[in-house]
Amino acid sequence: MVNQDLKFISKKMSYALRHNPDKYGIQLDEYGYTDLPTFIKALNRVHHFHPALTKAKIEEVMVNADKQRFEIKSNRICALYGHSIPGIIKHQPATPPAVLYHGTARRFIPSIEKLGLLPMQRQFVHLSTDLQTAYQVGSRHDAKPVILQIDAAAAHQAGIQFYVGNDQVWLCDELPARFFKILKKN
Ligand code: HQG
Repeated sequence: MVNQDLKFISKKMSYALRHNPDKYGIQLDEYGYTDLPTFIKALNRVHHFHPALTKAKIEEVMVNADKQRFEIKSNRICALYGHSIPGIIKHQPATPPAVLYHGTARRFIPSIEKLGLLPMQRQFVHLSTDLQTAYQVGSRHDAKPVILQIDAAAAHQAGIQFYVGNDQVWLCDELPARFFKILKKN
């Protein structure tokens, strides 16, 4: 179980880097990165962390997390996926594994079957590399999630762009229903 203190900091980091950089007075570049010292100052200014948040604490958050949500490069930090801010954060297009999964709620299935998988509030559709991760993602929406199996090879072949989030998370543009099937309906 992740320490509650680390989890709280992680949630604020996600909020700032994925959803509301304006609230923190920070600017993301086209790949979603922002200057790390400025980011730390902004988080301290908004949340009054005691003791004050430091780079070491942020590294502790990242090392102890259940998922790789952030990346630090050249003293800049970004969220690797999950963005909802207007515009599109650039990700390098990549060839996905042949099969990916998506865990979702039973109540979303009629709409998903009709309209396909849509990014909804986020910039991209989020897919999982393995069943267990998909189940965890779906469990956030429904105690008995539905797992979709995605024919990522066929979708990619048909011209749909895919991007790497982290080792377990792939992103893609909207995905028509012909590229997935329901694997597990509880
Ligand atoms: C559903 C977490 C109706 C979709 C996770 C999903 C992930 C539709 C929900 C990451 C639909 C959106 C993202 C349609 C899609 N009609 N519902 N046509 N198309 N949906 O939270 O994928 O812990 O925005 O199935 O682990 O659940 O925050 O996306 O259920 O990696 O790091 O609309 O967020 O990561 O929900 O999760 P979300 P998600 P963190």
